[in-house]
Amino acid sequence: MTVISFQEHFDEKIDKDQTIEPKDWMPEDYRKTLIRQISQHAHSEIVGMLPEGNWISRAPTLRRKAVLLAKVQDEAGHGLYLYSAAETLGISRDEMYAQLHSGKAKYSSIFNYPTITWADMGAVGWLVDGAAIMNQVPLCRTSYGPYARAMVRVCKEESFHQRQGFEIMLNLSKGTEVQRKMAQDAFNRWWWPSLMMFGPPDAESPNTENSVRWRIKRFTNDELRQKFVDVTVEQAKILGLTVPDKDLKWNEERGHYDFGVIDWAEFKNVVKGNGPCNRQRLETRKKAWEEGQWVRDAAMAHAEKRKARKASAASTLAEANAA
Ligand code: FAQ
Repeated sequence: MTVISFQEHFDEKIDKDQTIEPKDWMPEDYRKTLIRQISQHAHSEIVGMLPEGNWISRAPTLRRKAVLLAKVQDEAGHGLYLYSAAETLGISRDEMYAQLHSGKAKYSSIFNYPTITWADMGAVGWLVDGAAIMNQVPLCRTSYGPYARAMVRVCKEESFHQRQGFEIMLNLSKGTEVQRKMAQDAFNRWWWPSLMMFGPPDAESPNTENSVRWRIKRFTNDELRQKFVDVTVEQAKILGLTVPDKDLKWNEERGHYDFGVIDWAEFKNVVKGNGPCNRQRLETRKKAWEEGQWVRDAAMAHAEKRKARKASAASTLAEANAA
């Protein structure tokens, strides 16, 4: 019989595209990378509820209000699946929340931009959910089982979100001149931050090499960004909107669109906490957490009471059986 080390067994599973499960041995760096990525992803879903939540009470029709409410609720669900997946790696939910609320943990840069008009709901659904899907579909095959399985459901829901955003943009762009201008303005403001969502360029991405080797990431940041540009530019043509990039050009040789230089100084500044809404987002999250304390207390008290009731019923039954 050949004896192989834990490391070799892990490497073999990765090479064979088998999932790593919570009770499997894994290298410490793999575990840490997953906790980092999954918790940041969870925080992004939760903070990501805020820019759209801002429009629930102002949606233009009852149908739009119901759809937006459902979408924001879905994002909360995504956060919860992701926190659960991260918990299987040995970090508690309280710890993750504490990291978010103290400003230590990152969440996606995109949610630090304001949602100024109704067209922003269209642009967020179309571009932000569109970028999220591009990034997350490959994560359905990520090497860590609980993360991959969570992503399957998340992606199904995100694709509805993307379509509802596109539909808002379609209606506005085919509407009055004022509505068309509103759609173009939202597109102008959300285009570049959406490209930043994919993370820094590969040459400046410290985590990509290991994550690709461990098959956590199936594509690099630049590869996904390029796919997103190629798909979205065609969608913009259907909408009759202009991509706000004077350097955008189809490159016959590469079979891809070339696009302009991303303002990475802006990205770094937003990630550092200095974006237009960073402070507001964090304060809103902390307030919601503090004001929700009574709900958590009530749920715990209810759970304790049920446990005590069950224990007393079991002991009564045991006594009856013994008699
Ligand atoms: N914002 O070495 P890399 C959504 C950080 S969900 C802020 O390339 P990695 C749904 C990165 O963490 C959107 N920070 O890192 C929705 C790292 O910092 P660290 C979220 C960023 O992990 C829609 C450093 O820069 N999606 O939208 C960003 O290999 C609508 C160096 O970067 C996910 O989280 C950024 N954009 O690749 C909800 C998907 N980019 O930790 C509501 C899963 C990078 O070393 C409404 N995550 N950083 O201090 C991933 O795929 C990866 O984590 C990447 C970054 C691709 C985001």
